[in-house]
Amino acid sequence: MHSPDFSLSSDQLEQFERDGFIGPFDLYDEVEMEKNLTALRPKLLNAKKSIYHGEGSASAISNYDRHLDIEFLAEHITRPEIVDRVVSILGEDTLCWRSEFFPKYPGDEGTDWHQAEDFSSLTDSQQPQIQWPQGSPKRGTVTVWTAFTESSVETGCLQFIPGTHTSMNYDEKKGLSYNPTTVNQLQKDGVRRGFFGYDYRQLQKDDDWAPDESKAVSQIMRPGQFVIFWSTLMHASHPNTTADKTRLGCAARYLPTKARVYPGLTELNEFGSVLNLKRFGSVLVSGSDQYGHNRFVDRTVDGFRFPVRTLGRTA
Ligand SMILES: O=C(O)CCC(=O)C(=O)O
Ligand SMILES: [Fe+2]
Repeated sequence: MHSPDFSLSSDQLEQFERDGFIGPFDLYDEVEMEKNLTALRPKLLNAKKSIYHGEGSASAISNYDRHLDIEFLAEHITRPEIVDRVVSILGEDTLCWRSEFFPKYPGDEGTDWHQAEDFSSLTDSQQPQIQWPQGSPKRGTVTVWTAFTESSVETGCLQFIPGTHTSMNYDEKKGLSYNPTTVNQLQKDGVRRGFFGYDYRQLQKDDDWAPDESKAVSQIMRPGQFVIFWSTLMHASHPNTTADKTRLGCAARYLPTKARVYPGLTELNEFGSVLNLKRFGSVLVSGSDQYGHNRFVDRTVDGFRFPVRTLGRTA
């Protein structure tokens, strides 16, 4: 049987490489998304099955990698609508190394402008979390951000500055200091923005530089749609100015199998907690692994097997 092919067209690929993002695309319809989320919430709250449970302090990042224990999220990160498009960018042999939730509750500040190339700014010793082969022209990770609830300017949708993904304004090696008392307390150019207890301005290469917000675009999405962007793109989000609408985004991050995930790292120390990586594995979502750089898992803790897309996109 032939399953539909969701690959990007060459025009779309060109647009993605020019702008650093593309979307939105449809994944779930609104009713389906709401039902999925209702079923998902109690599972997310029950962190006992998380691969990090009991391995670190309860924390803001206990919502990492729940695709390794919750079947709906395991299916989500392997959906052909997502994987085919990501494969168009990264190539046939592609893995998913991270999923995480970004809730923005009524009244919450916006996410500060940032770019991430190797995610080393958050780790204690400034070791990279991801590494492309030496000499590779590509950098960062492909992020697929799905709106699990309405994502509007009022609820705090993402913002992008198109075309900024090819040059880093931040030096991740400078490192960030974690200070949770700053959450919802920072103001930048009159807008309430922070980075979940970090101040991303600490990483600026040039203290006198500021993002050119006049070029920013708002990524409005209905529940069940997703957008794809390079983590090296300048991205942020608006504050949630509503009284009663939570904005929930689910980000999944992808790399080719030739890249290394968590090279030399046995634990993750960020957002005020330490996670032991001994049960962590990447998920092969398409093709095969010919490098042996990375540890893979092929099923969730409940035994659900991750489907792998293959060349020709046949089921
Ligand atoms: O959802 C947000 O506000 C920020 C998301 C983000 O920074 C990311 O997915 O890399
Ligand atoms: Fe980000």
